[in-house]
Amino acid sequence: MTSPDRRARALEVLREQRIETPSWGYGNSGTRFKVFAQPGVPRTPEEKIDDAATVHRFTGVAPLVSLHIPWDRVEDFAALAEHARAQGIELGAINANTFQDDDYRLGSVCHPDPAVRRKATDHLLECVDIMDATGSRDLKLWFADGTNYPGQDSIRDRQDRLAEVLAEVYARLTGDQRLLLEYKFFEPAVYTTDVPDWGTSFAHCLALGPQAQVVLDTGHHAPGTNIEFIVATLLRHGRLGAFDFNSRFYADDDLMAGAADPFQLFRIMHELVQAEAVAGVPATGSSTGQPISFFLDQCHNIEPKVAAMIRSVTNIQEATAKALLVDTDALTAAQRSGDVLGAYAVLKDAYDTDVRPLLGELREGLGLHPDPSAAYAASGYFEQVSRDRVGGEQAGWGA
Ligand code: LRH
Ligand code: MN
Ligand code: MN
Repeated sequence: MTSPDRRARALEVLREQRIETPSWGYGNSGTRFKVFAQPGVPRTPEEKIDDAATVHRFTGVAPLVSLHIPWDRVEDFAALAEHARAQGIELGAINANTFQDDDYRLGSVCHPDPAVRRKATDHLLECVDIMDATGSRDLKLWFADGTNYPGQDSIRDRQDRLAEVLAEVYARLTGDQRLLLEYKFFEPAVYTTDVPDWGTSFAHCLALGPQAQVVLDTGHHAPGTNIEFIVATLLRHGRLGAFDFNSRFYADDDLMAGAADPFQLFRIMHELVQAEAVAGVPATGSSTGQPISFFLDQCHNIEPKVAAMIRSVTNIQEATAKALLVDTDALTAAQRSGDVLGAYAVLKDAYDTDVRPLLGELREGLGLHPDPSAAYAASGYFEQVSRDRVGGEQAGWGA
């Protein structure tokens, strides 16, 4: 492919790429030491949707918002979906929450008491009911289950309990609905975690069937883990269902995607681009495109939230654009001839390209301002919601 062809193909893929923002990223959040309240923070699921719609209005590529239940519980989910549509976006993944109830002290779906497992399972099934009402495709599951002390519970029994619950929930899915199983190697349990890594998630998904897919949260690995290797492996097996994008310096920091290590994000995107898995739009003649959800999963503890979300979206676009500009022919030739430095140079050239003009062109083609962050800052939206959203209780984790 010539360089102008690569550029044209990049624009085509970037136009189709979809990034889904998380409702909880618009609410107040913090550490266990302090939550800092911010002005203009939404008080209701509807107001979170309004913020998500604002991110889409300025970026043009974020037309979906994920919900977390019960944080976003409403009486009428079909009406909430209608509210989203009226703002120009759709409701996306439904995230279950089995980690904020006293009953879950020893776990939820892996708990030794069948009554607690029943309660957790019923919540997961209720989440599928909500998906039916909202038209959401994805049920996203992350379990805080685990143990703190050796001997506390049987590691194998807990895996069996997990498998049994997942099978019941999987059987409840209809149409193209998917069960997405997220892993995390630590927190809150400190001895064993029941879904600690991609291998455990993958094994459960394989046992369930093709609609069960792995979620890779970029903050959920030990420092130094080669995440792009996991991406490549899951892609090979057709089991990479989604990303929770964020970035980290230490642990699950939930910082803006692409902020801490933009080169890692580029390397991840490179694997996706090579597998034609970025936007579900395979190149002509290819059938390898696959529908991977690009979720953001972030908390903006000290920075303004809508602006941070816009920056995260554009960071992901920049990493994607650079990966799309990799000269694949030159890379393959260098790889096959054992030209180590030549191959590295091809990647480095793409990574070092200033893709902001390309993305500006993309946005202008969509009728948008070329610089979403600047346009949002000048729009007065933050000042407006800060004036409007007074009284009531601001949203946050647990609300
Ligand atoms: C767990 C997690 C998971 C939760 C979200 C709030 O650390 O990444 O995706 O649903 O945070
Ligand atoms: Mn996550
Ligand atoms: Mn996390």
